[in-house]
Amino acid sequence: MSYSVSDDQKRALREDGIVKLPGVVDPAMLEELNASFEWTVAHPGPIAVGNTIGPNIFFVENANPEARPLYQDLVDRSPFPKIAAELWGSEFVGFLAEEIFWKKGKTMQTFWHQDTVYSPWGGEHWCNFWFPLVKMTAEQGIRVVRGSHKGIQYDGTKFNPKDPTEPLWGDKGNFPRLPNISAEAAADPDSWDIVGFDVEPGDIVVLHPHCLHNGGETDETLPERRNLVLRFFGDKSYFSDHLPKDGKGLYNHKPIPTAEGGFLTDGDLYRPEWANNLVG
Ligand SMILES: O=C(O)CCC(=O)C(=O)O
Repeated sequence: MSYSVSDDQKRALREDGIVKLPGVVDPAMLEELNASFEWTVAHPGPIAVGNTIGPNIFFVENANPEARPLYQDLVDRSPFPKIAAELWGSEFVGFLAEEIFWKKGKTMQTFWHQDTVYSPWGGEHWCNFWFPLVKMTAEQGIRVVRGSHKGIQYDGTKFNPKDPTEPLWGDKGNFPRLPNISAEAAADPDSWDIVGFDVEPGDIVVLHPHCLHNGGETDETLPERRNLVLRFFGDKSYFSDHLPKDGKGLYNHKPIPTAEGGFLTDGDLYRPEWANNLVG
């Protein structure tokens, strides 16, 4: 499985914050991604949310430390780090962690958000490799507000179905509240420049996690939705100490050790002690 990215794909990621790489994943790797997804469903980690049984399933699992050996091994044997390096023109690529989304029956969308308000990341070289494990239209898949990876940091959402923009940090942070992008786009399709792609297994959508992005829902037109995310970081990736320290969110503010014996501080290159270069 080798893949050469085009200048247009590099430009799309740099300027739009998202790009589709069609048909990159070969059948053997696709089988592994599906098997890894199943493993993760069977082994929920400390910050998994949702349910895995019943007619309506909504399950999100993120960065399970126990899953690290499995995903690290998969990534090591995959072309994904090299693809990230080419897309960015980066000499370093590290693997951060996995995330999976499983929805079945009647479920809601993954509300619009930016990952960077949940995690201490800054800089141009962060990306989510988003793998569809079933066929989806653009609206059912993942979409971003074009170019929003270069824009402001909004507050997060608490993913409350009754209030999709309920602030994660509120008064504890200094972030503007998320706009209700779904409602505004429904009222006026030109209000937001939203970009996404029809996708099928084998494709990869690469996006910058600071992009405003959402994920589709399931209903009678898509009874089951499965996708897996692998996160990478490159030359221009920094530790950013921008999150309020009240213990909420995915990041627990535990100091992150470096190989030199210290800890990451604001603005440092994002190089935790475990981060090895996968393209060196
Ligand atoms: O696929 C989804 O529902 C959401 C994906 C997402 O939020 C992400 O890749 O960070």
